[in-house]
Amino acid sequence: MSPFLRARLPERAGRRTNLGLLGLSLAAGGTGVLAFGVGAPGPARWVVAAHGAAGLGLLLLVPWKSVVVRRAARRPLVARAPVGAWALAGLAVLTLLTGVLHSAGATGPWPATAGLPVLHLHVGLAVATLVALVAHARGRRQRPRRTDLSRRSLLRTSALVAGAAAVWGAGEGLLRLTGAPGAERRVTGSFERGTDDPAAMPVTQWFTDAVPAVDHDAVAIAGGGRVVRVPVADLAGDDAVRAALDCTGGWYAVQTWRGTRLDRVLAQHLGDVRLPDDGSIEVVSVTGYRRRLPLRDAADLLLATSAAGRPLSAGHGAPVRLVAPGRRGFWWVKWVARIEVVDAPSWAQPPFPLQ
Ligand code: HEM
Ligand SMILES: Nc1nc2c(c(=O)[nH]1)N[C@H]1C(S)=C(S)[C@@H](COP(=O)(O)O)O[C@H]1N2
Ligand SMILES: [Mo]
Repeated sequence: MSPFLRARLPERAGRRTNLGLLGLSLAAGGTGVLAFGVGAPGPARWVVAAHGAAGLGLLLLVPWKSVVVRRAARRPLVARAPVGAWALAGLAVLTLLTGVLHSAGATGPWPATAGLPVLHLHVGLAVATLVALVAHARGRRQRPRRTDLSRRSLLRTSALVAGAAAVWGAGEGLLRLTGAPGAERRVTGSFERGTDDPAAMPVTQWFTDAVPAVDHDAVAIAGGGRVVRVPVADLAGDDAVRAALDCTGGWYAVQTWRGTRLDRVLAQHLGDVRLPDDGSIEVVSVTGYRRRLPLRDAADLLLATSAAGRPLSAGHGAPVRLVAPGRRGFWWVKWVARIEVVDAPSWAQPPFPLQ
C-alpha cells in the first residue's frame, strides 16, 4: 500500500463506513420483515432481491470496517469493553451465513441447526443481530453533518447500492451456473415441497398453535347481526382454485383446492342483511388463530375442503380451511370454525399472527 493511501485509509474508513453498515443492516432487517408480509409475486421479487442485496452488500464494507476495528484496537485505554462489538460481529456473520445457506438450497433442518429450518435460524439470528446493533450504535451516536447531503456522499451511497446489487446479481448468476437447488426457488425465496401431492406437503403452524384434537362439522357465518350455522358438507362445493401455499418457513406447494368461494357463502347466508361497505372478514380457527381480510377480496377467497382431489388431512386444516391466493401461508387459516363480517378495517390487527 502506498504511504499516501495508508495515511488516508484510517481517516476515510470511519464514520461513513459505520453509517453504511448501519444503513444496510436496517435495510436488510426491514426488507426481511417485508419479505414475510408480501405474497404477490411482483412485489415479492423486488423485496426479496433488495433483501439479498442489502444483506450481501455488508460484505463490501468489510475491508473498511477492518481498518476501523484495527484502529480502535490500537487506541490505549479503551473505555468500553468490546465484548458487545465482537458478539455483534459474530451474530452478523451467522445471520449472513444462514441467509446464504437457505438461498443456495441448504435449507435443513439438521441436528446442527437444532432441528430447525435454516431460515428460522436466520430470522432468529437476524433479530439478535439487530438488537446487538442498536445497543452498539447507541453508545456511538453520530450527529448529522452538512456534508452528508453533498454530491459526494450521494455518489458514494449510490456506488454502495450499485455494488450491493452487483454482489446479489453475481450470487444469483452463480446459483444458476452451478445448477444449485437455490436456482429453483420461488420469487419469495421458497422451495417447492409437495406440489399436487398434499401428503408430501409439510404441516406447519405459525407459532404456538397445534392440530386440534376434536373435529367439528359446521362453520358459523356471522354478520349484520345474524349468525348461521352451516354444515361443512354444504361447503364442499365445486369452486376450484389453483394456488401456491407459500410458507414463511421457506417452502411452497401448488395445489388445486376445491370448496366454495367466500363471496358465494356470504351471498347465500347473509345476502339479505346489511353488511358494512368497507368492512372485513374475520376468519377464526377452532384454535382461536385468526386473520382479518378485506371484504372486497371475498371473490378471491375459497373455503376449501379438498386439495388435489382428496379431502383435507387433519394437519392441513380438515374439515375446512381458507385458501388466500397471493397471500403468504399465515393467512390460510386452518380448521375454520367461524367467518364473521366486521366493521373494522383489515389493517387494524397485528401484521403477523400472535399464536
Ligand atoms: C440484519 C438483518 C439481516 C441480514 C443481514 C440478512 C441477510 C440475508 C442474506 C445475506 C441472505 C441471502 C441472500 C442471497 O443469497 O441472495 C438472506 C436471505 C433471506 N433472509 Fe435475511 N437477513 C436479515 C434479516 C432477515 C429477516 C428479519 C427476515 C425475515 C423476517 C429475513 C428473511 C430472509 C429470507 C426469506 C431470505 C431468503 C431470500 C432468498 O432466498 O433470496 N432476513 N438474508
Ligand atoms: N389455525 C391455524 N391456521 C394456520 C396456521 C396456524 O398456526 N394455525 N399456520 C398458517 C401457516 S404459517 C401456514 S404456512 C399454513 C400451513 O398449512 P399446512 O400445514 O397445511 O401446510 O397454515 C396457516 N394456517
Ligand atoms: Mo407458514
